[in-house]
Amino acid sequence: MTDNDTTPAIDRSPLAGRIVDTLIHRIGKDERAARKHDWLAATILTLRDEIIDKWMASTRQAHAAGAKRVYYLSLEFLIGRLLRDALSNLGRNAEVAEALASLGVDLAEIEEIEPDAALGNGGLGRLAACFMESMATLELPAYGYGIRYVNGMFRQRIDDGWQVELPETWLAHGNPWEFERRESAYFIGFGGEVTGNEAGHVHWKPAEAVEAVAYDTPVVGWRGKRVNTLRLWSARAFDPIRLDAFNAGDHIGALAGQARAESLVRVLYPSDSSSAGQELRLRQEYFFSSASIQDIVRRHVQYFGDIRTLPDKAAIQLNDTHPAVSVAELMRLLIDHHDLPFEEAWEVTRRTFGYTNHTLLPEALESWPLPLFERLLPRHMQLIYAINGRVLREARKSPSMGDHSVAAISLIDENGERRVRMANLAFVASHSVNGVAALHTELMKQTVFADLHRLYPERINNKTNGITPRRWLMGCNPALTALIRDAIGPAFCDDAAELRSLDSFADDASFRERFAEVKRSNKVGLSNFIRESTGLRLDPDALFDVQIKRVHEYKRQLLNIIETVALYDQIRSHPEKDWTPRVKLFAGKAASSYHNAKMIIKLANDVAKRINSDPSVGGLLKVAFISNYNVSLAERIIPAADLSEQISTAGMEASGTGNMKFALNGALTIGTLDGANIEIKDHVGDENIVIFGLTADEVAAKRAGDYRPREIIEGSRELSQAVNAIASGVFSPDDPDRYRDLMNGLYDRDWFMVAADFDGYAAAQRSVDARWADRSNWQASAVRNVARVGWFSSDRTIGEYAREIWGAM
Ligand code: TH1
Repeated sequence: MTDNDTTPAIDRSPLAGRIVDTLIHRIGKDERAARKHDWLAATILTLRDEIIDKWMASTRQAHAAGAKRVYYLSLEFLIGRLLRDALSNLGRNAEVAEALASLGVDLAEIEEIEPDAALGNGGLGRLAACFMESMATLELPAYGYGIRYVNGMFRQRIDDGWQVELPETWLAHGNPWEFERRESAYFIGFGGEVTGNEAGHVHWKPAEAVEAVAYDTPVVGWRGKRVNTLRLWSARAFDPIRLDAFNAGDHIGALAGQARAESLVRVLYPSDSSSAGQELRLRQEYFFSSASIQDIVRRHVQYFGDIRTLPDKAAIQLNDTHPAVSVAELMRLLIDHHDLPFEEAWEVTRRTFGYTNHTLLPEALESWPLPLFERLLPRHMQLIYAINGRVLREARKSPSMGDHSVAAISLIDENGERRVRMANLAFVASHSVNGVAALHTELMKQTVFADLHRLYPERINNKTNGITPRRWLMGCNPALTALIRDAIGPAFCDDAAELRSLDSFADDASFRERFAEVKRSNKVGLSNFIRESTGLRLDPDALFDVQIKRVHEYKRQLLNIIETVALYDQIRSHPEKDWTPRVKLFAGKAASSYHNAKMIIKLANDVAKRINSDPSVGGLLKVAFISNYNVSLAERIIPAADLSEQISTAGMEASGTGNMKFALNGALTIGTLDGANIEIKDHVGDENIVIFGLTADEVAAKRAGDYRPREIIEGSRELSQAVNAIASGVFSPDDPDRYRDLMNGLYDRDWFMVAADFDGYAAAQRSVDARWADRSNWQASAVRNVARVGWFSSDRTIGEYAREIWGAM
């Protein structure tokens, strides 16, 4: 302690005392020397001590009940910050804030410096995080399994309008949430040879091996009812240093094994909705799958003795195909280590696994060159051949399966260089295969999985995505939450469907007024943040029109930007008209190797620069690209949005989940009939959403027919003016040809149908202007959005998984 500590100890609550005790004895600082990060760590560790008791109780209770456990395998968990979530789920917010205040520490300030755990790219990883929270909330005994990446999602800096990727070091100050479990370590082999003896016993002798070590993070459910485990694997060399080599003077070579092991968990592949396709990625996938499956099998045998009862006590869900090699790993353990005959092992495997598909984009369907797969995982390759033989024999028995269908079902793609198809492997090895929104599930049946669907017609089912209302309403929008509670009471906090009672308040003028005040104050908050970080001043009374998500051509940020340019033209040509003041907000990252996506980011920045400095559009139009989009930024932006842009080419966005977050926070959606937008429309009603554009069927028909984008562009005055302006360098005077190729891509091919949907989109935007003019009507629609999207809670989604796939409720 410091020599003249002035804070009188008697005024301190026991909680404040515990925080100080933690600070001193576990961080090793006294109150004087402590910095914000120390207070943050001390607060988390104190809270964690309390969580541990609940955590252990949860484990004991599942064990005593002999309960079925759910295992969610995902290469991505996009968690964000944990402190605020944990405090709120434990109902300890006020108490901890008070305790810290008595120590002169501002809780909000230390919450703000907690780094985002960004172990994911976008929607798929964020869905996994929402699911973890909902599984704990629904009191399901569940484990998430993933990789503890040292560098998660890169940090994005915008330099002169260009995206620059920097490593993010979320572990720089340590991670007070996690527990290293040295005792939970597994041998993971790669390469080598497979030998068999006469008795049919197979032996795989890997050429190299690393050790997987578990790190556990507690996941607290709503009201702290249950605490589940997120188990992330790190890698360690068995021989961290080869002393002989070191002593012989080879100081670098002596550490090569450790460096090689660490490279496995070093980085998250930063590609979203596309496949990474590198040997290291396959190694990551196998490393994490093998560790997780070994852990699951060990736990089962320890608790229940007989591995053949695994499907009764464990449900393993594959989050897309990234963990699909788990199927072959379980088969290997069952056959080679537990001596099950192939057929029995196959039965156990299929009854245990479920597979969720998240995209039909061809570039995202994982497949591995067969020689690579065989070299890295020779035993698994044998098993995949055996599985394939069994499946293809079954297919041949069905009279409706011709050669074409059999080739489509095969786990091996024989067109050109032979490849292992991970989606087919996941499909045949699972008793359930689900899509993530109704349209997407139908398209799965009609396109990529058409033949597999004919062979196994019961297997494909739909589970429309959801979001946790704890983070995406109560956490990020406390003012709206308080307003709702005042109006309808607290029942919605335990069941988001209860938000329905808010519906009638849409007709209550005084409620709408208060609702509008909350939105405005959120917009003021965001404007302040943007002013501080970029210098740009925004008018909080303008319409905040927001598109934040990964930058990808199918998501069509380009459509939005081109429309922005067209609007800019219109405002300049007709300054006398009654334009709606708008702020166009963009944020999002592009995969580092995705050229067009990076050009789109640069274009958004170039357009922003030009428009924001043009006095002729004055207060009517402002454009901002906010850098380094992540979960915490989303939590700040979404509560301040009036309009949510969900404008993907129909048939290409499997679901989307940002769309749900915006609607829950009272933004209206402008969107295509794609993914979950369709179901959002069904819930909020046609009058409370703005829909435009081609349907998925129309897109498919146009692609199959002769789509001529050049004619469409030339036939639309607004569109051709905007495209020409961009192509000719109006927004890039320093490099007039910068956008020539990007714009030529629209004239020549336009795979994402920007031209076909432009006029519809522009007209929809003008209808938004008209709605905005009738402000009370707009607010009524916004209230109805909040009231009617409770169904999109991930509690509902997880309930469906638990009952219909996992048999765990
Ligand atoms: C996304 C989908 O694009 C999105 O529509 C959906 O809402 C979300 O998953 C959750 O279901 C996907 N992200 C990825 C990332 C990778 C590969 C495929 C997909 S699909 C790396």
